[in-house]
Amino acid sequence: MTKENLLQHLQECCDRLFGCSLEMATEKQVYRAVCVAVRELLEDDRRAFVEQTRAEQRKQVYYMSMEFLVGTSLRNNLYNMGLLEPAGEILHDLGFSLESLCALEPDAGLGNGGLGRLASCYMDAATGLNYPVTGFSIRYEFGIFRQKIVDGWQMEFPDNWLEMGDVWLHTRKDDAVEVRFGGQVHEWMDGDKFKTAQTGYQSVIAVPHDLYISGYGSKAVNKLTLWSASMPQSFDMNAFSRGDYVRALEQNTMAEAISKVLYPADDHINGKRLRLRQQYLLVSSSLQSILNEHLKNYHTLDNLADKVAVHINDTHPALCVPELMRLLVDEHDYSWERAWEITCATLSYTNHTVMAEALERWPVDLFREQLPRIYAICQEINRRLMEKLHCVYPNDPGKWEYMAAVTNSEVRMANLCLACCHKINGVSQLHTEILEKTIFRDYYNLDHSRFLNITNGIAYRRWLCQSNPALTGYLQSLIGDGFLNDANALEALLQYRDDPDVLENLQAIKRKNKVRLAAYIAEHNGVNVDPDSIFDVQVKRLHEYKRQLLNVLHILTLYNDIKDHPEKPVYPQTFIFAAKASAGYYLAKQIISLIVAVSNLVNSDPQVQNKLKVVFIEDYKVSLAEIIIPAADLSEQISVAGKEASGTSNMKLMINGAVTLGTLDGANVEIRERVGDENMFLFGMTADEVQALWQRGYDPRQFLTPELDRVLQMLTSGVLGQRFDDVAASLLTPRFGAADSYMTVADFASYKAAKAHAVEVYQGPHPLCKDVPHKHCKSRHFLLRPLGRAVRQGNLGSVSTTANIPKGPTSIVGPFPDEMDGTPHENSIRQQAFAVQNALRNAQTAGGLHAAHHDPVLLPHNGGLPRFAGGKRCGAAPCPVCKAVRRYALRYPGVES
Ligand code: NBG
Repeated sequence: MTKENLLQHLQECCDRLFGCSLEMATEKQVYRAVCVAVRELLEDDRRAFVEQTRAEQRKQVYYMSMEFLVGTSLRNNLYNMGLLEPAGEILHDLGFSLESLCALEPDAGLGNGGLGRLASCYMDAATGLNYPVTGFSIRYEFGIFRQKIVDGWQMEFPDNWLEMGDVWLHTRKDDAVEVRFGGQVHEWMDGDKFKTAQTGYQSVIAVPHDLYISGYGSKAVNKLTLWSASMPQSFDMNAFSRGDYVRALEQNTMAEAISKVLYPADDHINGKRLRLRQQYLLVSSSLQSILNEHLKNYHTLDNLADKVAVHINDTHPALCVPELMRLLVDEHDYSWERAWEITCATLSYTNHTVMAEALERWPVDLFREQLPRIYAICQEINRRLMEKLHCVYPNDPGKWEYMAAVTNSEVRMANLCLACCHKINGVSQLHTEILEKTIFRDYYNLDHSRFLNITNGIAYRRWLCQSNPALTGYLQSLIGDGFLNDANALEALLQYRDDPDVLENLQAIKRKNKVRLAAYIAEHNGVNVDPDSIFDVQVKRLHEYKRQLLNVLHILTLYNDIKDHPEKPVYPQTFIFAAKASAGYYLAKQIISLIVAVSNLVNSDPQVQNKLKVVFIEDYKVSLAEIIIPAADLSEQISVAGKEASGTSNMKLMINGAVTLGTLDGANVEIRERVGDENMFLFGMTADEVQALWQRGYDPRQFLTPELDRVLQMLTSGVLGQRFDDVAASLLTPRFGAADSYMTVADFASYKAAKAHAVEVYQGPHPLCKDVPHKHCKSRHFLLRPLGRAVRQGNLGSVSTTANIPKGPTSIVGPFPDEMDGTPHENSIRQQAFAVQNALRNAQTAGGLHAAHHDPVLLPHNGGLPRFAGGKRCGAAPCPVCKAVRRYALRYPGVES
């Protein structure tokens, strides 16, 4: 499209939307006009792409995920469509800047972290590769919370992304489908046919909203279909006319609650009713629309598995298994056996974590109440599974129990997927191996052929080309444009590995990116950081296993060292953190507080000025990652080995030239295979060593060095301006589960040595930068074409390549709004206690703590249950503290004193 055509199209859009010319429009109006213009161009291409794939009868891939961390779309789409430059010029001529227009766009933060971003990278990559792929998820009204640090404590605020982000959505009310919850199921025989009917159910209408996905250099346009929930009629007129306004709106509110908010936790969502309803809404509406589409094209579902691949992203959409069975058996008259064949051959499943909390299990009572027919189907799947297992493993009830889909008053989602899916994969070599040897061992032994590894990848057009244009431009000047289309072309960079000019230029580009990040930090944190210092970066969700704590404890030892030996020269280092903690995860929030406290201590101490700086950047999200990652020198990938399934920031940082400092965990193992030991800094125990140490019996005190002991004492002495007793206790006592569950103490000495080595190398004649070209070219293994590989390896079948949340600044913690409070059946005492502590902290920070809660503390009780002192209920409603205490006390009577 020429610049003139684009300008004309923009003018038309602006006129149509706002009745004014571009020249007269406000910045916001221009932003909307540009977005709508781009969306319409994508719609045109989409139509052509659909027609073509239909004519060629290509296999369709459907990616089901409760999370897609899309980030922003405007720059991405303009870049992919080759319109970045003309759009920039047009806007400039009109007196606007593309930069500030892009800044108006909120991130579509419909995910928590790596899992959601991976889903979006898959969509981007698959589109660039011309695969017909549709993503399915929920159109959460509020995405992942906005994080603010108030007095050192994480506060969560609603993320009203739709206010400006709605421009990208194309709503298709006519294609809405019905999803049924609750009621009773009636079963009878009609001749020799088993029949069922559901009555007395609550009907919810799922409306699709499409977000178009463009691909670099490709005419393919895919879509992410997001479902929102509403009532069939907006309210009950009878109740309304009787004057019962509240009831009239109540039902609608209950239905709408389903698509209200993303659950802000990535690995421990307990059995919440609303979460189950969200999952079923996604699965049922998506599968209905998939079958409708397929029937339109083929008039039969017999060939479903040949023409459709449905992928289950982690266990969250595992209801695909019983729902596809329901649709085939109940609605399309298939026999159970034939329906099972089709279902198994159509569905595939990726596991993203070995954390036990994340393998979802639903209490039978809740499951049956919400989804009675689906429950009956799960029981039948389980009955047949048990029959099979009794034959394969006679006299081994332990195995039957472990592998069951329904047992012990629970429905187990991972086992449903394992019992059914034709392909099951982990997300790195090590992770897949761990799945096969440990948690999925019994299923693996039953049938190896269904298991495979697919190491994660990243969409490098976003993480290199768009977020690091200076580097991209320079690479183009060195090796041509080939790598924009084919990452293998990066191999050509190796010829420059010893070229001093190239290394210098690369370093100059890195420095510019560091200057840009330094400006961001100065503006948002009020801290001046030195672009010539080492930028040591750890950006990811806050979790104990990711060990941000290891990093911050090490910083304290550096601080002590400088204080003890002020004369010693120290190479300047800037430690950069960004991370959100799940709203109800107390220790994670404490660790954020600790990082903030350490940054206050370090940054305000004149003796360490120019040597160390520590910054915690608020509100980590895709668009912020795009600023931080290109500026990183060191990439901290320091999880305890065996726990990080893959990690993907390691790949994003790597392709931007940062050197990995990490354990042999997740994809780090494969990074090491590609770049070699000499191009990364390895430390810590291997996954096997970690296991062996647990088996021998791990006592962190045996690994405690005087230096670390001193730092831990600083946590409890108050020198940081507040005490971090719980953090210290989590490392040294069994107060929060096993002492030091993630072996921070055991790996500390090795971590320290690796960091010292990194700083030494950085100072050397050729800083870390020396192997940068090597690094760029090796990272192609991870950025490639993840979905392409998935398809080739059979995970998605063979795809034919030819052919009631208040608005305003209220915290959404609690941890969830009322409707989200399901049965606390699974809440561990620890989580319950955390919830109380958390509510207390939030109330204190917000200045709303009732007098009755004066000085509440959690005391360890006989080394077992934490107990409350001074935390009396105030009786005022609604008081989040009382609510949390009440839930805690209900479950564990006698803990209030
Ligand atoms: C995360 C893992 C990461 C991995 C991403 C993407 C979940 C449940 N898992 O290690 O923790 O990189 O998934 O696979 O979010």
